[in-house]
Amino acid sequence: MTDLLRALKERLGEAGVLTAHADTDAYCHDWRGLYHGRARAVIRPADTASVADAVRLCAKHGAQLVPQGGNTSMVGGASVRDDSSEIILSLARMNRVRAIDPIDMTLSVEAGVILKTAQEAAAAAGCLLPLSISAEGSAQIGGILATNAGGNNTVRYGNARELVLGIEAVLPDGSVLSAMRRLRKDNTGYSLRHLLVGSEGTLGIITAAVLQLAPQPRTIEVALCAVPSPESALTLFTRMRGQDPSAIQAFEYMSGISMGLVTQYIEGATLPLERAAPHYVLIELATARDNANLRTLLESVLAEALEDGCALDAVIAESGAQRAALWKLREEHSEAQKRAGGNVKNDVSVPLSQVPALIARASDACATLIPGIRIAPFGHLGDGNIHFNLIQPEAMARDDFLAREHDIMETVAAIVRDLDGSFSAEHGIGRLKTDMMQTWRGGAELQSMRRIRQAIDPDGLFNPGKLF
Ligand code: FAD
Ligand code: 2HG
Ligand code: ZN
Repeated sequence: MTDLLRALKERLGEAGVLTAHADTDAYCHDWRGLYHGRARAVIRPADTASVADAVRLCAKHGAQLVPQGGNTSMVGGASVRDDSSEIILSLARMNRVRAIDPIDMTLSVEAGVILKTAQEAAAAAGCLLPLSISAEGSAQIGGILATNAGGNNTVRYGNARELVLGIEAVLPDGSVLSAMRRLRKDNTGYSLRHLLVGSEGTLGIITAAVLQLAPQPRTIEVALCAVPSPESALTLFTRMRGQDPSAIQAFEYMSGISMGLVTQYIEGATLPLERAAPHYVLIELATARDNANLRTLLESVLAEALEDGCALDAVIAESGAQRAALWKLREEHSEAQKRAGGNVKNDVSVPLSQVPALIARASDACATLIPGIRIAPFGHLGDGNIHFNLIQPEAMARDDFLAREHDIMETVAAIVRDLDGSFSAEHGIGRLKTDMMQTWRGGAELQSMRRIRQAIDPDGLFNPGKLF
């Protein structure tokens, strides 16, 4: 055993340092199955002081660290190389809810708290943590902040960034940046918390955060609506927004092909409509107001849409169980697509008005590029964020399809660029998109980011090979 591992074991205890391949292997493969590495060790500190000491020890020995939360990154953000040189720092043991305040509407949590646990803690105090993603049963607060995750409620409450009031993080020299303030107003220099949010583990290891909560909704209405086209989906959104923008809790789009994969591959997922449609939207309206009559609002917008052809069919949930069943039809797209074969993902955003053009143009271009490709977009329509995902043709070998990943991503990217969009709306850059970062964010933008990285982590100890 090396001096470093011995010193880490002395500081973190046996349970805090895993070195056997059987113990570390599970941390070395990403959710998508794109990256398979080998770590020198996995360290699992249980508190902030231990993280700081471990970072200092690693810095002293020049060892590079990869922070890891729930390991649900879609871009290989928490993956390690396969040369057994990097050490994974897992936050999983830092899983305490430190405080919750229903008057301040704040939740203070350690970074390893799983999102679902944080949501439940907020609900138990009569509040809502307005951040919801399909990976919420595994993703951790630290990972979510490090990627500035979006998700299903961004349309109303913003990205993870908008919810962070305070942060605590260990910097590459082992110092602790302690800014766990729970203030709505605090103009005291650079907003370092916002620098850490979205930094993908390259500037600091987030150890805790203060999150802004919202009032818990008293009324929730969920509808699934079949629509003839992305244009109709957008019209439905703008009509709903025109009636009551503050009621829209989620407005999600799903292509017919992707929905077909959900009903084919996911046990218990059935479409509660008479027939399959080319496109769907899932609408959630919610309010903390009593007697808000959201049902009337939803019914009137849907009735108008059914009458003028903007909608083909619709169903409104009548119970909590039915709401969950409709949400299952949205939440399982990633899993269903994974089961259907090789996937290429394009987590892109465009101005809302351009969503129909994006879907039409990218569908045509991909169908021309690889005949038989399954075009399976879905995503957060209300934010202009479409996961323009492609599944291998049934008759094509998985590896042959994945060998075309670069061509496919470039094809979609060219259209997104033309529509003034972004090549990564919410999943970040990680390891997968570093080359796109060069082309899309070159010049002063990338140069400034490199300077910040150089100033804070001059030896490149944190998450090497990611983001840049
Ligand atoms: P990890 O995957 O472990 O890490 C992600 C990045 O953050 C890595 O760069 C890692 O080094 C870094 N990191 C992790 N913890 C820390 C820390 N404490 N301090 C500093 N850096 C850290 N994303 C969305 O935005 N919206 C969605 O709707 C969404 N849905 C998803 C659905 C599924 C089924 C899956 C598998 C993923 C989804 N994601 C989504 C992607 C993913 O970004 C989020 O799940 C989440 O942000 C990652 O959290 P994690 O704890 O798993 O982080
Ligand atoms: C979602 O919106 C996630 O469900 C995952 O961001 C998207 O699988 C994907 O491409
Ligand atoms: Zn998403």
